[in-house]
Amino acid sequence: MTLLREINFDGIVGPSHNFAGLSLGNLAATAHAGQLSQPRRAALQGLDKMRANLALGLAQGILVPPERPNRAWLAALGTTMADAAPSLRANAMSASAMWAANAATVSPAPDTADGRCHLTVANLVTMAHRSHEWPDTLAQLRLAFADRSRFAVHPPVPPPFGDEGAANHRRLCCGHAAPGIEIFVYGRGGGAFPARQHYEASAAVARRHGLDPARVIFAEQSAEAIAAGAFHNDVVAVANEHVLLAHEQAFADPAGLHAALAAKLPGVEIVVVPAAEVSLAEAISSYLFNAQLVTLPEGGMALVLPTEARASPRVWSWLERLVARNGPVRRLVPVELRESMANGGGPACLRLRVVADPATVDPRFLVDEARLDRIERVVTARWPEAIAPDDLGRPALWDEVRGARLALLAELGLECLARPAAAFP
Ligand code: SUG
Repeated sequence: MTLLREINFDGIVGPSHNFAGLSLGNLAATAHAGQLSQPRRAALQGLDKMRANLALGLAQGILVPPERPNRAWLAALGTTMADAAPSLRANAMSASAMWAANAATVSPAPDTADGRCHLTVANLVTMAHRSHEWPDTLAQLRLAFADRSRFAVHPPVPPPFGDEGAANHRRLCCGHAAPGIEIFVYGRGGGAFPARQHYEASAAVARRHGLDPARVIFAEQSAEAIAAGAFHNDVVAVANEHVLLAHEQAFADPAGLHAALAAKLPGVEIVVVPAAEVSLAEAISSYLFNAQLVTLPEGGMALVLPTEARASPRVWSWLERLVARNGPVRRLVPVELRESMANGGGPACLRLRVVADPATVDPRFLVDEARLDRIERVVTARWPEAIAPDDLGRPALWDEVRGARLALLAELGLECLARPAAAFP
């Protein structure tokens, strides 16, 4: 018998975490460009978030950072860290793989034609610093989900169609182990900021995963949400089981989406946050929707959200009223993620949800408190305390970052991931 449950795989914040302002349209990242980052603190905040999820009784997994600087990528571009222009160097040093919601799109086994859980690694082609993540992500996911009788891990959709993974994918169902309705959210280009998820990529993922077209919805994210800084749909909407929580202005055609959802999943509960109560700007700066909406073992759901949501009086008061309603959301769990948040990554960005039987996953990718303690010791001993923009050009930092990651892999028994995956020959 298999016991399907949701496992959240969090990206461990890599030792090169820095503020280079590389993501146009991600207002937090561009606002913090050039500031001093604190990689050690960032990684510890991420570990504490995982501990908060464990304390709720949830299953927790990890993904490890890829090697930085990515010299193989620079070599494919005909250059080296020593010779590359500072902007290219920053792209090669980015720790952006920490945002695991962009690692892949996941269709759990109950949704697919062959009864396996399908994962398509995101190509992330819209942003240079993210476009070279996929080979290492693919290698890692193939290791974590190696059981081919239960999982199918696909390489990315080919360019030019931009795919940013689970950040633009909502799954609604009566229970995680029941068949779901999968919503693929895409953006339309032409605005001041790029639409990072393309319809063609979403459609390709749905086809590859063998989803029943009658149980799939393609929904456009509103242009105003993208223009306001919602570069991914998980900045303006979140779903769990039968609940969709979304900002009034998240989707281009909310009425059409709600009708389609209600027809396909009669028990669906759609909670809309009105713009009059929380504006798009407030939603984006507080990252209220970039929460993990999780099912508690004792019943009901909790919202694991950034402390920035608590700091915003209007947002917090709306959330308190949501809980007081005695609906599905019973608890608010604020977590401190200031370093990741400063690059536009909240609790939901940092994790990839996979519905699977934990016994079928490579145990090196699952954590309990004791394993988190071991990771924490490596982070405390080896992660740089601070990185200033000029440090990205210092060979001593490149060595420190590389060595820190290797120490983590050794601690986790994942030395097989030490060599960068060969995709840029
Ligand atoms: O792709 N930030 C990430 C944040 C990703 C958030 N993920 C989700 N919403 N699921 C991005 O924009 C900033 C890195 C820099 O500028 O150095 C960055 O890549």
